[in-house]
Amino acid sequence: MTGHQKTAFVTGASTGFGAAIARRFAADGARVVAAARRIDKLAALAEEFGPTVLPLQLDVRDRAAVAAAVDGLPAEFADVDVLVNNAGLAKGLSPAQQADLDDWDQMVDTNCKGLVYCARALLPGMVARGRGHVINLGSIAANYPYPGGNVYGATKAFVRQFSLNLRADLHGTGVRVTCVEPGLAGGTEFSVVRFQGDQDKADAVYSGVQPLTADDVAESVHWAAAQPAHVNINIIELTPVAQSFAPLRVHRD
Ligand code: NDP
Ligand code: 8X3
Repeated sequence: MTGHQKTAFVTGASTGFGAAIARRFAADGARVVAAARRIDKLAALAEEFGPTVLPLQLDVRDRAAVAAAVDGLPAEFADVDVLVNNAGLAKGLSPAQQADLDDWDQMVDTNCKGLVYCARALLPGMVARGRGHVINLGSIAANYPYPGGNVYGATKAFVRQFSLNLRADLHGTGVRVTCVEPGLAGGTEFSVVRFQGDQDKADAVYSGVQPLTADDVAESVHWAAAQPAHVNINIIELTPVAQSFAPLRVHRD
């Protein structure tokens, strides 16, 4: 990273991709606001790097809390250059006709609404400064449907389209937008959360396969941010080599 010391604001930084992304930026000399609900995990991350990492307890579903957190950033963290909208989750894998509506609410509230609250809070400063970058964590689930992906995949399709529409709104401002869409990625809490803490079920997702790692995803995010100011990476879709495509199913009577 060259020029001025960048400031990154990373949501969902307590574990998984977000923690790896926060580490990647901090290791590169950036100031990092590391946001999530679990402050103990954020504090441990901050201890690794010292005062350049600011732990911020935040539930992105709380619209007023997001606005207050951004307004209340200490001066040295206030001019955010890169927002990494990573906080998100999948809950359940049931077919739509059996799914739990509370799970659907939580996914929409976090993956869609929380993400737009953070963008809306930080964009005015970026536009005023004539520079900035919003990097949203989408998923291949936005592009390839699968059984049980119902609302999760739909939230990630929202993330993709919101990212592209942001590009249209930010035309001429110098503010960049990227959507990063990983496939199967292990070593995070994603599947444990999806399966309500059932570790065996979560482990089975990664059995016998080399998935992406959080560091692989962090590298893509960091690479997009490190491009020259005139380059906008619109979308990055990455999968493990072991994950590819299958034919459409045909139901026969
Ligand atoms: P993890 O479960 O490991 O991490 C999710 C992070 O989001 C945690 O830090 C969690 O922190 C945070 N989070 C969840 N809800 C909230 C909330 N309401 N407010 C603030 N933070 C919240 O998952 P991953 O690292 O695997 O996933 C990160 C992102 O990448 C998600 O958006 C996910 O959908 C996406 N993704 C994941 C893939 C995978 O296979 N792992 C593939 C493609 C995309 P805390 O609980 O402390 O609040
Ligand atoms: C996470 C990848 O395929 O489990 O977004 O939906 S997948």
